[in-house]
Amino acid sequence: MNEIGPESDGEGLRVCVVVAQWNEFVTRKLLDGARAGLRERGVRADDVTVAWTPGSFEVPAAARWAAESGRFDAVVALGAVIRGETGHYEHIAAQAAAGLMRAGQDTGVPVAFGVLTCENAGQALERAGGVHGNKGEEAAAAAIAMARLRERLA
Ligand code: RBF
Repeated sequence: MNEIGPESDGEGLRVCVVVAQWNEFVTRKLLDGARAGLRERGVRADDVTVAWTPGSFEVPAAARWAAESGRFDAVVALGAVIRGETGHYEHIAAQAAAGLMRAGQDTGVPVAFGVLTCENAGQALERAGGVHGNKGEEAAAAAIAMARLRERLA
């Protein structure tokens, strides 16, 4: 039997982190977590590009541009969708997830999903370096694992 991964050595990988500015008090913490996760796994700071979008709705387009550019081995997508008072929540959260899945599948470049969808700011902060860990860091680990798996399986 052959078994591959999950691998965690990021040395030499070039990674684009796409991060939404909306709810920046959360997404900055996700970005900090992603940066730390990449660094701890050997990705060089010079090999990390951070691209800010206005909101999570725009994250899939930027992720696709990065994936299509040929300049990156993986993309980490970060955002925070918080329910608030309007029905926009479902649309933005669902479209971000679907768009990121499509960007990864259409390009073949791993796109890691680090977009929080939460009822309130407290829940979001719990997942951005609080009691539930940092989903930015987890997305960074997933990006590296998938970039290595692609190398092995492609
Ligand atoms: N962007 C987010 O990343 N998180 C949100 O919780 C969020 N809530 C929004 C709520 C409304 C009513 C609108 C109109 C936009 C919201 N956005 C949010 C911004 C959205 O992702 C996008 O940047 C803008 O709609 C401009 O295209």
